[in-house]
Amino acid sequence: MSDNNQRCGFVGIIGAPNAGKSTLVNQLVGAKVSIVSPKVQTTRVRVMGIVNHADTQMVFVDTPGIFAPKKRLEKAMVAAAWQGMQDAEVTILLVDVSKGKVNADTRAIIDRLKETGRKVVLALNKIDMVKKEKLLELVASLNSEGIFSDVYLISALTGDGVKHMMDDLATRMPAGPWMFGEDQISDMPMRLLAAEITREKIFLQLGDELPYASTVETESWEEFDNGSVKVSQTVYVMRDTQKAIVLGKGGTRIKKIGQAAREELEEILERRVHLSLFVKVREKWTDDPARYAAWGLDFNS
Ligand SMILES: Nc1nc2c(ncn2[C@@H]2O[C@H](COP(=O)(O)OP(=O)(O)OP(=O)(O)O)[C@@H](O)[C@H]2O)c(=O)[nH]1
Ligand SMILES: [Mg+2]
Repeated sequence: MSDNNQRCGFVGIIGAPNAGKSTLVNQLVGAKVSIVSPKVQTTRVRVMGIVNHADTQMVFVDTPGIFAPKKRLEKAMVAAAWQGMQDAEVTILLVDVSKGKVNADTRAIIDRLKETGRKVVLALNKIDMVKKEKLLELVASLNSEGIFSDVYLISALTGDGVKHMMDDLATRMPAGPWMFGEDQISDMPMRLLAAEITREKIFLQLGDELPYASTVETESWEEFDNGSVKVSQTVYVMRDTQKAIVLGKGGTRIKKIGQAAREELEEILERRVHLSLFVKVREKWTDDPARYAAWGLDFNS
C-alpha cells in the first residue's frame, strides 16, 4: 500500500562512551535493540532502531562511543560512529550530565563537530541525576559553542523528555517512502542480536579487561518443529587465563552467563531456547579481518 504522506529519515546518535546512546535508542523504540552496560565501549557496531510515528518512519542509528582510539578495534568502532552521522538527516549529540560537567571525550567531539560546520541537536542525558541549576548552567555554556540547533533535556533511562524530542524530530524527516517494514524494529539479524546479548552478559558479569578481550559469535541456529530453537555460540578470548575466568570454577561462570543470555533471548523470541556456549582462545582475534566482517566493521579504519 502506498501512502503519499509518508516521511522517512535517519537520526544519528553520537556521543562519548557511556553517554546512554543505546539506552536512548531502546527507549525510543520501546524494546531492547541495542545492548547496555555500566561500562564504557559496550556498543561496537552501528545498530538501527526503527520507530513508526504516525506517517513518519524514523531510523535511529546507535553508534559506538567516540573517544581517542588506540587499538585497531577501537579505531574501527570510532570510525563506525562518525559514519553513523554521515548519512543522517539529523544528528543528536548525547551528553551525560550526571557529573555536572562535560568530559574530555565530549569536549573533543564538540571541537570536531565545529570543524565540520554541521549543526547538531544537543540532548543532555541523565537529568534524573543532576540538579536543575547545574543543568541550566550547562545548557548555557554548551549553547555558546554555536553548533547546536536545538537543546533537549532528557533521561533515556526514565523516558523523561524523550517523547517530546521524538515528536520534534519527526517533523524534520523528509518526505519519502518507508525503508523498513511496519513491524521491523531493528536492522540487526537475529543471530547477531543473540551474540550481542551474550556479550552484554559478559560486560555485566565480568570485570576489568575481560569484556574488552572477548567477543561472541553465533555459530549455528536451529529451529525445531515444537517451536524451540537451538543456538550455539563461541566466546573468543585472548588468553588461557581469560578462558579460565570466563569458565569459572567448575564452569559456574559460563553457566551463569549462558543462563542470563538464554532468559533474555526467550523473552525476545517468545519461545524456548537452548543456548550452548563454547569458549575459545584466539590470541589475535582483534587482528582477524573475519571478526570485523561478521559485524560490518571496517578492518582498515
Ligand atoms: N541514571 C541514568 N542512567 C542512565 C541514563 N541513560 C543511560 N544510563 C546508564 O548509563 C550506562 C551506559 O548506558 P549505555 O546506553 O550503555 O551507554 P552508551 O552511550 O550506549 O555506551 P557505549 O556503547 O559504551 O558508548 C548504563 O548503566 C545505563 O543504565 C539516564 O538517563 N539516567
Ligand atoms: Mg552503546
